[in-house]
Amino acid sequence: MGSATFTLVGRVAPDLATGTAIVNTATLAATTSTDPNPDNDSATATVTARSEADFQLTKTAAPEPVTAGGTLTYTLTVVNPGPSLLLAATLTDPLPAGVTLQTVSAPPGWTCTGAVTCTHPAVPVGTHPISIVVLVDPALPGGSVLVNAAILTASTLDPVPGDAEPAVSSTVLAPAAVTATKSVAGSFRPGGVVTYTIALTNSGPGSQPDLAGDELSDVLPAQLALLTANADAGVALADPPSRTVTWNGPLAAGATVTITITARIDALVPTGTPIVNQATFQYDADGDGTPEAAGVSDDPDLPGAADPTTFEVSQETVLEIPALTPPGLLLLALLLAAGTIVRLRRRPA
Ligand SMILES: [Ca+2]
Ligand SMILES: [Ca+2]
Ligand SMILES: [Ca+2]
Repeated sequence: MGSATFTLVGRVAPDLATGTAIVNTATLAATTSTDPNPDNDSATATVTARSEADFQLTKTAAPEPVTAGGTLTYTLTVVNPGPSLLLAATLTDPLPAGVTLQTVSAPPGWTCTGAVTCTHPAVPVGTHPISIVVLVDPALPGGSVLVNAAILTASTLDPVPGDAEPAVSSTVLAPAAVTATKSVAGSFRPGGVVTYTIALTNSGPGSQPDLAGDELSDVLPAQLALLTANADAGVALADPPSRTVTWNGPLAAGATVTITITARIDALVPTGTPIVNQATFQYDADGDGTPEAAGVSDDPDLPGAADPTTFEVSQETVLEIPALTPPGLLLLALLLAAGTIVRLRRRPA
């Protein structure tokens, strides 16, 4: 009596699902003797397959920071180190509020739908990048944070679950470029009332939220008594004792707010006195939601970029001529013509 042991090593096919029975039967045959019991000449061993891979998901977002109105690319990489294929893999990436899906690019074999779910019946061993491009809402205020978390599931056993990357965060910048012009019109006589018109413009690209504190401040010179302050957006406040006008509010990209200030010239100011005035403003040039940039108003009638707005007190009354609409111009022309006709008729023959 003797025995011999044979060891056979086989590799299990990587695409076997967990629970699949692997049945192996060995049979011994010989010609040298008579076998009294041929029923025990073969043996069967059955093992159950387990699909297993320490799969992972990595995630990046670029660029960081991202500009409001710009595009953001999420790269989700499915990593399958094997040994099994990743069966019934599902990658779910619910996009955060404030972005709109543009495109999804995935390697062959993946099917992606919605915003965004990608599936693959059997992910091969290797790395599989999936790229999701989104448009960031141009109205998002600077300093907003977009948080995106994705989940990868599979029927394949993950011996080290929970090693997916944490959610990826993107900081949104909304840089503003703010300028202000300031014009003056009205009566420049001692005791006259003048109107300052300030146009505060954000030429973008970002929309500026209502920043901490006042966005604009204008202290009138001592020769003027502050009467009123108004604005067509935001809040303009007049504080006559300090002759100070403030304006507070958001400035959307491309928006202009017009602030109107009326003031009375001191009746005792000598003619020839120049009245010089300039508003100051703060804005968010780096788009992080806090102000760090400042500027001064410019008189658009002077060639410089930061000219104070100046007029000279005089006895002449300077009246602003209102712009006429085409019907107004027609009416004026008719009145002038009628006046000419009347004068012609009155001319003695
Ligand atoms: Ca503010
Ligand atoms: Ca800032
Ligand atoms: Ca100027």
